[in-house]
Formats: sequence, structure tokens, C-alpha cells
Amino acid sequence: MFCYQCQEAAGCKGCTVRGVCGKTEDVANAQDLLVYVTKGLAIVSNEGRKVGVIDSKVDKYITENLFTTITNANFDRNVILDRVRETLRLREELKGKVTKAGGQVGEIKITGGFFKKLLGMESQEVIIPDAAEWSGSTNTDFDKKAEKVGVLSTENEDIRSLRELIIYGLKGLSAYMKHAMNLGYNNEEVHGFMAKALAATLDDSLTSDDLVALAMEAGKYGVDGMALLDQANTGTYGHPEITKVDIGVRKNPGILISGHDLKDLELLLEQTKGTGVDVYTHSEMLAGQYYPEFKKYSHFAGNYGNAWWKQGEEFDKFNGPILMTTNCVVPPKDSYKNRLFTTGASGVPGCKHIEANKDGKKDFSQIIEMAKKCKAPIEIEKGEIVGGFAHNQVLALADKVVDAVKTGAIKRFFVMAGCDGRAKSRNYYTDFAKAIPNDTVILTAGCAKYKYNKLDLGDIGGIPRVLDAGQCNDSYSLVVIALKLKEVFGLDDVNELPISYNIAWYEQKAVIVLLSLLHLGVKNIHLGPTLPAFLSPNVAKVLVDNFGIGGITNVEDDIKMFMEN
Ligand code: FSO
Ligand code: SF4
Repeated sequence: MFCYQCQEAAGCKGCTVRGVCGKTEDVANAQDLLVYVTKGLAIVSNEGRKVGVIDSKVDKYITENLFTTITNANFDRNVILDRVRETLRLREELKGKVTKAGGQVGEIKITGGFFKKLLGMESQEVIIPDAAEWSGSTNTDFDKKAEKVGVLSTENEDIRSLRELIIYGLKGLSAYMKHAMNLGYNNEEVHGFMAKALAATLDDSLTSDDLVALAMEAGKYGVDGMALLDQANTGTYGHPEITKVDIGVRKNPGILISGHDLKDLELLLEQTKGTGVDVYTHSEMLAGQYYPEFKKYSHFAGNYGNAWWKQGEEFDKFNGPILMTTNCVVPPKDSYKNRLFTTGASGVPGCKHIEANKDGKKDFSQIIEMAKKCKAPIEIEKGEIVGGFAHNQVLALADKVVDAVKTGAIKRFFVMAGCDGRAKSRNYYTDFAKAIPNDTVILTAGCAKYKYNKLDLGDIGGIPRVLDAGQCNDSYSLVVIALKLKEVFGLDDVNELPISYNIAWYEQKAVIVLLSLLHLGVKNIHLGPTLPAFLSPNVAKVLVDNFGIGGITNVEDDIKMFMEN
């Protein structure tokens, strides 16, 4: 196995024996193969688009396949291999449709040489890329193939780096698309780009420059994907609003819901109505608390615990069942494994998975029945946190914010969006939040916030010093806010604003957020706690030279650097 897609890549190089995330070699190999055959399906889908064949079932499947391979999403090898089988079947089915519509999968090569050509005896041969042609059915076939198609199968380290940068961006984008699609929102152009870009990662004729351009184009579609999800979430559940969230517990038994899928949260709240079971949010599902539509449920309790990586400790104490709706699963301890349920792209062998039926409905009754027999959660914290500062809410406060900037009450904003993780080096972000001057404000989104959202950092004229927009995809909100401020202050360039970007990353959704920010022209983003292992020195140099991307050093020097810029 070789995997270097997340910030925890062993030794900042790559996991080769077992993932730091807990992914075993056989799961890693199955994921490599799934990505490979998905590229094959994308090649056919891309050709199909040229002759007007667009298959929404295929688009959905490609999206789900990529999502399934995101860090900490799915540890179930059988599920992944079943997806490989279905991908191969869909590919052949689609090939039939494309050929029927006059399309051509693969390149036509004239064979026979000069003399045969002269004599009119040349013949045509269709060269089909292996990913769009290879087939297998047994696990042995799959294991053999997986060994040959992983990340290291691209020998040139710069091409490999750029291909993987694109693929990881697409994985992040697929997650955002899937959440939007679950709410009935979609964007055909994004799927078209995903197919094109996936196919391009197997095209040996593309140069480094071509791939850099493609990565930037992914940023454009990243913005579109996040905007779509924003539209889906706010169109369905209303605009997030300032909300005080209880972090203590109630007396009833509870169900803890984690991950990012708001549709799942809605279904669970509906099904638990009147059952005597409360629903708590965990990690990034905290953002669900900010939406008006969910506030009508009196059994919607507060937020329990912290970011994803603390689940081992916190799930033990919760006592009730836990529903993981997306990635951010840590392989469970035996003590609560029987209480852990997965749905959507997430999966853990031995844990019950709840599938959606044809109408997208899910039956959570077994989770609810289990909850009724469980004790109430053990209190691990007390108090409240405040959030809900997505674009609509912040723009409602725009006059106040603009005044504070004009009078100098707010000197600078720090965008500290992204992810949290178990590395000790991430304490930097807590120390950073504590050390920045009192006349600065943190704009956050994603689970990175757990490093400072429980500190008492006060407010500036009633504006809290930590403004939490929501989930990592709500980084989109931070961009909308920045663009609005640019307009209000009559600036030409978003980089002229007193905003610094000190972003913590962990997995592939942070990659699409980063590419999206680059696409919007944001410069001098600092990324930590370490730079991605998948950036080769040359590719890292391109990002440094063109966009001023940097790492982090220590709190004191970094604050000085940011404040002087
Ligand atoms: Fe955090 Fe996990 Fe949102 Fe990521 S919970 S780490 S960037 O999946 O998705 O921010
Ligand atoms: Fe290692 Fe991260 Fe890959 Fe897991 S996802 S195997 S921790 S690089």
C-alpha cells in the first residue's frame, strides 16, 4: 500500500504498512482499485458527453465512489469491492450507449506501416485506455490489479503530485456534491468537469503545466460545488443564525449524530419525534444547530464532545447509539462498536449500515429502539458555545462590522478554517488564537474551530472574536463575506483586505477548499500543521511562487508576520 492523501501520512511521506488513520493494507488497495476503475468509468462518461450521452446514474456513482475513498470514510473492504464490480458493470453499460450514439471510446490508430498504407492495406485499431477496458470479477483479480494501479504507478514525482492534487480535490468536491444531491440540488457542469479531470489523470500526454491549469480549474468547480451546497442547505433549512448551543446533557437517552449530512439529521429528528429520545450533534454536525428549520424540534439537544479525533473517548461516555453520516470515522473500540451505525459513504466492517431506499428515505428505527434501552449520556462539559455566523448572518451585521474596521476597533481578521486532528502540533492553533491581539477576529469553519471555540476570547463591540460559519464547506461563507467587505471598502483586490489565512488541513475536503480559495485569487495562505506530503518539491514551489502559499513556524513569529503584512 501507499497512501499520502491526508495530513497524517506517516513520517510526512506516506503510509506503507497500515494507515495512521487505521486503514489496513487490503482496504487501501481496494480503494486504489476503486479510484482506478472510477477513472475508467469517467473516461467513458467523458466520451459520452461529446455525443450528448449524459447518464445521471453514472455521475452519481462516480461522486459516491470518490467520497467512499476519502480519509476516514469507509473501512469496509467488501463494500469497496462491491463498488468496483458495479463500476465495471456501469462502464460496460455506458459504453454501449456511447457507441450507439456514434461516440468512440479510445483512440483510433492506423496500423500496417507505410507500404501497407501505400497498397491500401492498412487497418484500423482502437486503442482503449486500460482503465476503460480492464475487467475482473474475483477478489484475486482485484488484488492483483490493485497492486499495479496505486499512486506510485505514476513514476514522475511531479506528475504524480499534480495528478493526486487533482484527485484529492475531486474527492473533496464529491463529498460536497453528494450532500447537495441528497437535498435534490445538482449541477451537471460540475459532474462534466469531474469526469474530464478524472480522465485527464490517466492521460500521459498532459504536461505539468496542463495539470497545474487543471488543478486551478478544479478550484473554480470547487466554488460552484460549495455554492450549490450552500444553496441546498439554506434553501432547505433556512439561513444559519446566531445560536447559543448547549454543550451539556439532558436526562433522556440520546442518539449522537456525526459527520456532515444535514438530510440525515432531518430524517433522524423527524423519526425521533415523541419517542423520548434526544438527538445530539457531534463534531461538524454542530453546524446543524444553527439552521432555523432544526430549531423546531424540542428533542434536539446540544452538541456533545469535540472534533472527530476525540470520538474514542467521547463515544464511550455517550452511552447511546451513534450515527456516522460521512467521513471522520475512527475505527471503533469494542466498548461501543455495537452502538456505532453508519450511513451514506461511511462504513465500518461489523457495524450496521443504514441504506437509503429508492426515495432517499432511511429507516432509523433500530437506532431509536436501541437508544430507548440506553442510559442518558454522561456529562463531559457544561456551558454554551456560540455559532451561526454564515454569510447571511454576518452580512446582516455588516454595518457593525464595517464600522468596527473603519474605527480601528477590529484591526484584522484571521481565517482559521479547516480541520482538527490528533497531532500534538495542532495545539499551535489554540496558542495562536489565545495570542493574537484583542482587536482581531477569527473567522472559522470546519472542525478546526474546536481548537479555540471553547476559549473565552470575548467580543469587540458585541461581535464575538470567534465567528463560526459552520462546516468546512461553509468556508464558502467566509469567501462571500470577504468579497462583500472588498466591495464595501471599494477595493480592487481581495488581498488588500486586512484578512490573513492560517488554515489547518487534514483531509481531501480541505484540498478543494484550498483550490477554491486559489481560484478566487486569495494569496499568501498558510497551511499547517505540515504541508501536504503529496506536494513534490517542484509542485510546492509552483504554489509558493505563484500564490505565496506557506507553512507555519511558531505562534510568535507567525503573528508578527501576519500583522506586518
Ligand atoms: Fe473536519 Fe473531518 Fe469538514 Fe474534514 S470533521 S476533518 S475538512 O472531514 O470535513 O472539517
Ligand atoms: Fe495514511 Fe492518511 Fe492515507 Fe490514512 S488516509 S493511510 S493516515 S495518508
